Amino acid sequence: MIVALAGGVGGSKLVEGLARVVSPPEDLAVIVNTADDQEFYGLHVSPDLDTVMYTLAGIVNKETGWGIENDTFDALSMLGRYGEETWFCLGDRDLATHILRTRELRKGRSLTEVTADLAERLGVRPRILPMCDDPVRTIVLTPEGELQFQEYFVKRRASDPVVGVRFEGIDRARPTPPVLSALREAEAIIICPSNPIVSVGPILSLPGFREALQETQAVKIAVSPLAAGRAFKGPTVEMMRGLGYEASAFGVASLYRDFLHVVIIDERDAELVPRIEELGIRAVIRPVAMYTLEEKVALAKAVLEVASQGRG
Ligand code: FO1
Repeated sequence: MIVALAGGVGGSKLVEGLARVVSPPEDLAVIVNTADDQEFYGLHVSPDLDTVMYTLAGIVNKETGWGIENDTFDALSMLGRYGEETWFCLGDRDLATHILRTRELRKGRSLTEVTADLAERLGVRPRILPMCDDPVRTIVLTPEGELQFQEYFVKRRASDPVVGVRFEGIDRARPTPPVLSALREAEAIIICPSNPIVSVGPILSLPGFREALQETQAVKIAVSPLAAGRAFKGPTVEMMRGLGYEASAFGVASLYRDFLHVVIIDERDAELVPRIEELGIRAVIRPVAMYTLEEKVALAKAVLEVASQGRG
């Protein structure tokens, strides 16, 4: 069993590669951040779960990395005509997912059950596991006040300085039994190149999650979401700096130092190797950019090769 921890677009790229090299694909389980979830028009939207699910179903919008390819936005236009806010671009096909998810959650089914059901109906073979079934919401603290994650990220285009981040509801949340058993049974746990603060951060902040990571026998490997001090996507650098962390592959490795064995970094960060290894983490240099399917598959193969070498 190979387990990946993922947030949205960046993480899904590696997950796409892993799904093509882990055989059978059912041996891959992806634990996904749900702290970006938000209600729109009374519907439960889980952006990171959907990004992973659409990517694995082969229907993701390849230009944006989220949403469904060739989607239309007629429902959103009509909502706008009714005077509703329309800054979060929910496509017509995407809305079908949120309608079904919301209907099933209202029947009392868990997010884990509903996600498994939707993914199965789309023909997805790897397991997609929400990090928890409890409501957890990322709140970004800015000089303008507190913002819900999607307000900070989409509505205000991540333009506010970030002075703090908190995960509302985290104290009462718990990793689900399937998440805990995936961690226990894993040969390798891969921390995808997702934002370590707001994508991987909520997963690691779940009570008991870091302990479960420390206890499992699996080799734990992170892929750096930063290369040469820059993120491939999103406000990772600004967030890390705003919170007082070094915005580099070293800074990312430091955030995972209590459980990580290996970090895969870009060759442009080779000079960071000695500092990373002082943390007791092995640094392996591989191409971490994933613009093409070939690059995603190559990185996934490199990760599994490192995993097969053990804790090193
Ligand atoms: N990201 C945007 O930048 N703008 C959007 O309007 C937007 C809509 C959206 C709708 C459904 C969905 O599943 C994702 C969507 N995203 C959008 C992406 C989302 O905000 C981010 O991928 C994550 O929350 C960050 O990981």
